Amino acid sequence: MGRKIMAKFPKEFLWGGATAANQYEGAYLEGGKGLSTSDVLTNGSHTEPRRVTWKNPDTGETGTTSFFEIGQKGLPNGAVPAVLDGYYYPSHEATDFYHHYQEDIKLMAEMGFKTFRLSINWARIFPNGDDQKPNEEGLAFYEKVFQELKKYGIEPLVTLSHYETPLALAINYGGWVDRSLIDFFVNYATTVMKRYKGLVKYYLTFNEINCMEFMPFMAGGVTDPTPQNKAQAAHNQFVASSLTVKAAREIDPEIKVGQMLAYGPRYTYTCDPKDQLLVMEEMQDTFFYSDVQTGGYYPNYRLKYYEREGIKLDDRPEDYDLIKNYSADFLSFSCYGSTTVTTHEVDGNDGGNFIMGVKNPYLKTNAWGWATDPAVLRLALNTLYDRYRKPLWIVENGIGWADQVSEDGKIHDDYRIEYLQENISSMRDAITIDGVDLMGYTMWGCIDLVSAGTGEMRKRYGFVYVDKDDEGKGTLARTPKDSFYWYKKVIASQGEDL
Ligand code: BGP
Repeated sequence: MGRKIMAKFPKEFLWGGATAANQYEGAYLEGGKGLSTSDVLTNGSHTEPRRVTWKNPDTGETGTTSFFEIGQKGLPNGAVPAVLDGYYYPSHEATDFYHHYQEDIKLMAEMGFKTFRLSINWARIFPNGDDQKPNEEGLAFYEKVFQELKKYGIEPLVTLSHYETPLALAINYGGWVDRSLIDFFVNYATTVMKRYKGLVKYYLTFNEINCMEFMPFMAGGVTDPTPQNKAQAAHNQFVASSLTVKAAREIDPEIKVGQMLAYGPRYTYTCDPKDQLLVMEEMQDTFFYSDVQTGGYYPNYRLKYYEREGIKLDDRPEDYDLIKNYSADFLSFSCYGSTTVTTHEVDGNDGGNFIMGVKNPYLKTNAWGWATDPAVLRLALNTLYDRYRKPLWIVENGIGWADQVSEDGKIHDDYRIEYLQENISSMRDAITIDGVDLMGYTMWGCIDLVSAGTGEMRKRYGFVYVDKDDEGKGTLARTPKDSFYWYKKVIASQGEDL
């Protein structure tokens, strides 16, 4: 299984795992929390997309719109996203970190975690997003979590917005399209950075900010996703990110605020130059977001696109000073594998899925069609480091699998160990061979949680199994998988013993 690596990672390397409130925390209405955009998403399957439930307040009509459709056409006229009777909403209980945080953090400590990525659910702090005062119960909850982490010397890495825009902001303002959200967000970010001063050093503003491109409802509560609105929503998030960096420097110069990018490298299926151009153009849709937030400038290829499409931003001259002077301190990203694309017809093409692309004959895929790529992290790290020369952090990587509990009561996830061996080796090469500055690695979904893409429970990523099924049944009991003991050994040997 994999090759033996004899090099160690740097001593200060931040090993850990990652989660998001809406997929992990549950307790969706406890402690004064308001609804977030994720709370109106029902589950799907690996063949059916998740759906947003809605109602029309004037006519009383209710219905659902697929996750992809709402990103392209929005909701039917007059409809607003809403929680309806008769639907199952995976985020409402998730795997209940809210009531299991002590047990879960203990398990993380047992693995030797140096860091733990979690998100603060914005609607737990400001239930409607635009409230005057924060909800003390919400603030107190995360404080308890950070204190618990501190007990074990685990450094939190906090995402401020992980597909958790307060639903009221989507309904009343159309989401991030409205510039008022800049102030609401900066007020929220400032509130938490002040409150957790000395407890939290690392923040990320928007999870996978480039998902604004194809999932604007998830990424920014955008219910009317015209190209104009998506461009404006992204711009508003860039300004809010820069203002967060500025506020962090004033509150505590120790705080570092990073960008979070979904990085899915494209490969050409053929050597046709047209395919190469396709890759370049598709990657521009990703790089635009890091050029602005980490690079500090609007790239020309994007400005030209806006010009062609007649997109005009509602901007202020000072927006661009902020973007330039307060770019992200580091660039973090998610990367699960690569996507192969082509302009040609290919037999057996899975067809049109933005994550899967066409099947790469050199790579294995999981049950959801996601390719495992043993070289992807070295390639990603080099590309991003060359482009920005800023510290990097892999904050999501891992493999979704329908794990089974064996007769011996254990979970033998050797496929996950193999995936991680390959990916961690690739990351090691980027550090030791290429000299990339990498701060840390947090494997996605370290304790089993709900899938963001499908809402399924059976698409598991964790080192720890959680007893819960797709109907929401189960005891929520936690059981370490084989990979738990393997990762513990990896951390203890500073990545030498893979
Ligand atoms: C990223 C998200 C995560 C996460 C992960 C895995 O896009 O930031 O929230 O869930 O992908 O995706 P999925 O849950 O669809 O397997």
